Amino acid sequence: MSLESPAAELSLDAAAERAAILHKQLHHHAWRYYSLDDPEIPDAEYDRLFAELQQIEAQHPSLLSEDSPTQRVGAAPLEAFDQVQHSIPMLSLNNAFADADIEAFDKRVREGLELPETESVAYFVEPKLDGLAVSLRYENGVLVQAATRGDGQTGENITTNVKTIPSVPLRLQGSGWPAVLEVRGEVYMPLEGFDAFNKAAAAKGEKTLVNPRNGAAGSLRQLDSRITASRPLAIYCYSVGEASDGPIASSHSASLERLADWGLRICPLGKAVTGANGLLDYYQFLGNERSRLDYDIDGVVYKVDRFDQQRELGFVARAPRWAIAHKFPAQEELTELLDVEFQVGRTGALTPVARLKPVFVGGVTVSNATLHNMDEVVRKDIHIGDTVIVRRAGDVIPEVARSVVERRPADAKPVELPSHCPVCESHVERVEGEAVARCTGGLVCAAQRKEALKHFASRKALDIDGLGDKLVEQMVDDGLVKSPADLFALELAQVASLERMAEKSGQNLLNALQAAKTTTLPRFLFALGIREVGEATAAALANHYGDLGSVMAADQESLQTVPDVGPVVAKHIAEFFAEPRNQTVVDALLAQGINWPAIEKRAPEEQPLSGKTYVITGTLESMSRSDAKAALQALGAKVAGSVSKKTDGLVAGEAAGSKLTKAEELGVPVLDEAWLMAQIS
Ligand code: 5U1
Repeated sequence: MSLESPAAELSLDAAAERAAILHKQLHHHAWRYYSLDDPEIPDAEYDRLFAELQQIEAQHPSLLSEDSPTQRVGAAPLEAFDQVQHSIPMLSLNNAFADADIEAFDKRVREGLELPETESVAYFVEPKLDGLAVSLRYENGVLVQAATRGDGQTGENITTNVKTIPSVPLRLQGSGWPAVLEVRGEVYMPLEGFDAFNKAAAAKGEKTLVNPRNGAAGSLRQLDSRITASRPLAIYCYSVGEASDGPIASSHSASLERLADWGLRICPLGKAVTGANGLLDYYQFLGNERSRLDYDIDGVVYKVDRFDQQRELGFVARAPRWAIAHKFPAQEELTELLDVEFQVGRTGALTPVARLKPVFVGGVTVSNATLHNMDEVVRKDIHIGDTVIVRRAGDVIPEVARSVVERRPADAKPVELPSHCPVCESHVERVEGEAVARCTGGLVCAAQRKEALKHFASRKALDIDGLGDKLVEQMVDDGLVKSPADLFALELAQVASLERMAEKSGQNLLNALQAAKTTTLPRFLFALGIREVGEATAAALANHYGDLGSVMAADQESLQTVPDVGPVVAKHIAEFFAEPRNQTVVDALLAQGINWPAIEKRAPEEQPLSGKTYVITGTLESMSRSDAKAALQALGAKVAGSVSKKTDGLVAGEAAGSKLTKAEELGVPVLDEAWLMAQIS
């Protein structure tokens, strides 16, 4: 296709000629993009062609036709939808749930066709999309009408809405289509579009869509098609209704190929199979694929492929004898919310968990489902006693999608965040603006014990040589250690009995524990695992208050006068020490002989390195750069990220790079690790 540039003002004839070219180009590129997922031109080029056609149509309104690609943007709102009589009824399908139903279906088909035992039936199988069935009527290749299924005989005229769906061709391409062609298919909302739409709606505080099927159905029922145009919708076509010249092919599979040639979008997962085994194998295959698809499906449709055989089998009531829907287990079900309990995670986060009246959903019986956090509980307006929709898609953890507020009983109770941890009874803290609530009993809470102990023993905390994560986990699992102070009461026989430990390694560990008892106040404060108190904050606290008692006694206001401590961190620190269980742990540690050299408390300007600025670079042997930074800050120095003329010294470890070169150029003193250690000591 040639890409011509727009003309400013054209005569009617020239405009008509150009508009025809643009129609063709835009239809072609929309088909490449939306139906084939294989665009030939960049989006910007498509937009330019589109704008050019809009301009021509604005200048010459007589050129505006029903099938113009510009007509996808929606039109002025309707008062109501007109009714449409389907010339050939839109059928429904009988449903099957068990493999035995499918074997019986195949048997009925073979009997109906009087096939010998040895002959298998040729079927065509395809996903059953969870969207809204529509019929598209093309006259002389132009889309003239789109309708909902309604009751199968009469539907609603939703032409203006359907025209906004990019993968619905407004004009058929190629050749050979009958003068009247009515195509049936499913309009759906791709999951990616659904998620994006809901994210944007939630961010604007607007109503979110309940699920993709409701999203598709609701979008098509808008009287204002401009709203439909803003919704991410797509179509897959799956059959032919009226065709003015008779059947367009001799089989279902061949008819889908013809529809595809005419630019209609066909699901690429359709497949020809034979016999009941072929049907069931495909069901298995699609069941496994289901969670990876970009659209919701609720089953598989099996169809006898040959049209002559379809005709022979005919219909019962409103459903064909030659087709059946094999449903997947529902991914959403209704049940009753019996209670909400709170689980404590290893970091202390409290997660509300719904206790449900057991319900079969997504192929399993679900009696618990996550409610994520309190913000979600409030957003979904969930009360205990409510009827709720439980969703389990694929292997995803079951969740409560929402409450059915209309069915709320009078005695339903709001969900309340507990004030105390259900595991250790320490009080629960919820920082304003944060979704997660947490237990403050980090050191004593059984749920958090392992993580708290790993942190306590880690290199930057008490640095207990040989006490790795695996050993901590074993000690907790065996009930040897509940709180950090228990570590220091361990006996050789207990330690030596642990996996991969023996007398010698056990003794080494006890020696390491003994050595770790002498530490520093910053390390001790850091080891306590107070939320958001890293090494630098621990050092600043030690330096500011000088002793542990003063840190523990400080109120939030005072804590905020410590360098780098804001209101949130001050709250964490004050709440940690206000918790009697944490005080008990600190006392027990001191009783075990944990000690540190006294800090000589000085006014900021009296600190040995106050007023000095240092930069640290390269790898230090005895400590990390962040430890070194905290140590220098504790001595009153500032630690900057880059070297300048104002830098008082560059502490350079191994493999120092450009900062060292810059310091040498500027004549900034280069200091080694020995200097640093001397300052600290
Ligand atoms: N994929 C697909 N869905 N679906 C729904 N094919 C299909 N065919 C249907 C329906 C109602 O009916 C035909 C058997 C006419």
